[in-house]
Amino acid sequence: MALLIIGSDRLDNFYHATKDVAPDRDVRAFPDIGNPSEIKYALAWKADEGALKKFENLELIVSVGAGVDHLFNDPNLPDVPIVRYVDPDLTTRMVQYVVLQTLFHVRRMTEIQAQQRTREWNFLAEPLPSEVRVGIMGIGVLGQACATALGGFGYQINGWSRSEKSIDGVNCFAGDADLEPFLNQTDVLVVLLPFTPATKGILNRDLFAKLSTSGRQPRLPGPVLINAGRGGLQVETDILAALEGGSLYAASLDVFETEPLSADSPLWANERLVITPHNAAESADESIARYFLRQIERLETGKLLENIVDPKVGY
Ligand code: NDP
Ligand code: OXD
Repeated sequence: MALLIIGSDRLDNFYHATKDVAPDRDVRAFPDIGNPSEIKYALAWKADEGALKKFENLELIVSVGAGVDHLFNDPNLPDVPIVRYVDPDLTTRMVQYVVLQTLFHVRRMTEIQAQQRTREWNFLAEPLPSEVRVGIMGIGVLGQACATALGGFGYQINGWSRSEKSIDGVNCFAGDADLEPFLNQTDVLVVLLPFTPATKGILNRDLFAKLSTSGRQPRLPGPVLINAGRGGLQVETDILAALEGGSLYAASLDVFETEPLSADSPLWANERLVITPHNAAESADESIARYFLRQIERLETGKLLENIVDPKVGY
């Protein structure tokens, strides 16, 4: 039975990485699928709609990413277990991204860079670390790793999730009822939510209005937004309006409603906005190949799969 790599723009890399680790496996890269009935396991990222349905003997889908919205977009997704990618390589990169962006804004770097362009030497006040309240929306695998790293700088850490949690060093909030109190106590909003029907468009003007707006001195000049979750979580016109109107002081976006971000998007021009090309946590080819093969081996030896997605909640 064969393994298929499908849908990614890194098909060749994953193909070679999988063959390097498991030379005896029958690995195929889309569209060179051979006999579709021989495909048993798929490593997928943004496959075309209906493409996975064609493999009648498919038993497992492994997502190249931690996010699986690219699979649930497909109304014809086969009813087989889906495993999402969870790996120290990805987690470390995301922690680095979130720490980088948080420090950048807390240290008021967009203003300092603007001063450099105009050759100005002005001292800008900064909050004490203990005065900065970081709120992490989505306190799962990535959110918790970021909480640990950011807590190390002395920031206060709040976390918001769907189910109730108790996490050392994190003031935990859960569910819709807790969203407003969570936002009211947040200076830097780090978003690591999955994109699901429940989270679509959640980063909008109403939410920004609830972010910490009082008692800020000597806190930051205003709330900061960092979204490395998914572009579908955000309403970009609202982000721009919030940056221009002052309900957001600064933002970093790694993900966008439409990717790649179009060259004529007004987002590019905002000086308080850091734009990165969905590269917060690009994972190594070999790590992904090894993870794919590990799940297959677990299935073949009757062990439980890791990081199984719940199709009812979509993540
Ligand atoms: P997890 O599933 O471990 O964590 C998701 C968190 O979001 C959980 O805490 C979950 O709550 C919470 N959540 C989900 N739905 C809701 C909701 N409706 N209301 C409140 N909380 C909710 O995922 P990861 O941490 O591994 O990854 C998170 C996301 O990061 C991915 O889905 C992906 O979109 C994105 N990502 C982006 C990357 C990039 O390069 N930009 C790289 C990797 C991931 P609960 O704990 O109760 O289940
Ligand atoms: C992911 C991503 O979900 O890279 O892993 O976006």
